[in-house]
Amino acid sequence: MPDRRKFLKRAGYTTLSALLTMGFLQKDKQKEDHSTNTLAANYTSTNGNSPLRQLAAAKGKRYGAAIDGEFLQIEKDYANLLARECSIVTPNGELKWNATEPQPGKFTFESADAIANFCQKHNMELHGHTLFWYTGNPPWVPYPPTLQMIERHLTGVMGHYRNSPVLKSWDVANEIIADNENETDNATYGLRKGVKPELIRDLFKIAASVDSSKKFCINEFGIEGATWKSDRFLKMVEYLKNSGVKIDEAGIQSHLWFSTAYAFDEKGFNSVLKRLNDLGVKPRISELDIIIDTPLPDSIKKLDQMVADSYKRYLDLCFAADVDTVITWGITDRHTWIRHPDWMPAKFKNNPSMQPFLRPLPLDTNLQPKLARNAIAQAFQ
Ligand code: 9MR
Repeated sequence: MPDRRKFLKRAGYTTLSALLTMGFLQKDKQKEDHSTNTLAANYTSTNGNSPLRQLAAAKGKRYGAAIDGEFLQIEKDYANLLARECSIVTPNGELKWNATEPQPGKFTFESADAIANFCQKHNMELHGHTLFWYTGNPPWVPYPPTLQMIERHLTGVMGHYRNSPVLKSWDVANEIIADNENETDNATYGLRKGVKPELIRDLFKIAASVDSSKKFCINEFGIEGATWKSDRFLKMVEYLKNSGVKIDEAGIQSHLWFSTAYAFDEKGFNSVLKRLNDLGVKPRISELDIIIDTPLPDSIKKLDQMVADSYKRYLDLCFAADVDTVITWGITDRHTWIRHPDWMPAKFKNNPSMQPFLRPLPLDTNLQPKLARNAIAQAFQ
């Protein structure tokens, strides 16, 4: 597999065509240029000192980030930053199946509980990510797992957090939709091979039977536009609603690529948000980060402006559609998965001089705020 495809596969983007269907890579020279450098707004003057969580709360919204328990233990400045900025966090890996039930029926919550305790101390909410995924599983768990395995897993994990004062929501199903029609045996719902809609319905039923006091989410990537994938995703959400299962929110991951070379499918994305709202399944932005694709600008300063403009533009759109929860996938460029050698996009990995241009998050590698942070602040306001 070429390197770029390998990255996409690991990242959950099973093929390059997944990205092509995202609407972000659709090159359409006829369209108006919605590229990142057209706004050129000034984000330097606003709210350097107000925590994002406070700015969000003033509008009845929440800002949060993915949190990594390992760094939380060893980097005090990182821990302080999260406590200051976030009212909600999602564990990067601590609540995945391989972390919570490494052996059949043997549950471990040490690392997830450390995060839950941190949340309690700092008055943050904890989002439970994730109960069902095609990866992040111990080797003995097949995909999809049997109903028996699912029942034991949910009973163990959701049961542990039933009375948690901080854990208020679960990603019940994560990334169940295939990237294109060649990767599904279900044309209607586009589910990953081997997954039946009834299994997902039963998954949600089991979740409700263990603990229906939490919000239940379905979480997906590559649905930020009108595409084959977003269409199947919406059909699946509709199926779940019609089946009468409890499903409260849809996590739109938003691992985004913006570029001056292709357009963002604003209209298509708006229709996804509208459809979810119409179905009574509230959209939330669950894993936001932004890569600027080639052609790259000639300075980091310009790059940061483009990232900030992209954040502002994307969040303006989301807030206009009543999104009230925005979670970035990490908070600083120091820890972003995008800079990790296992996940870095091949285009950047193969070209070290481009790597400094991977600055997808609101704060930089020295934990200093970037324009993107102010753009997020402005969008909340
Ligand atoms: O950022 C996460 C990375 O550190 C993990 O190794 C990887 C596999 O567990 O998962 C990454 O997070 C993914 C998230 O759980 C689901 N959506 C895509 C995220 C980025 O790959």
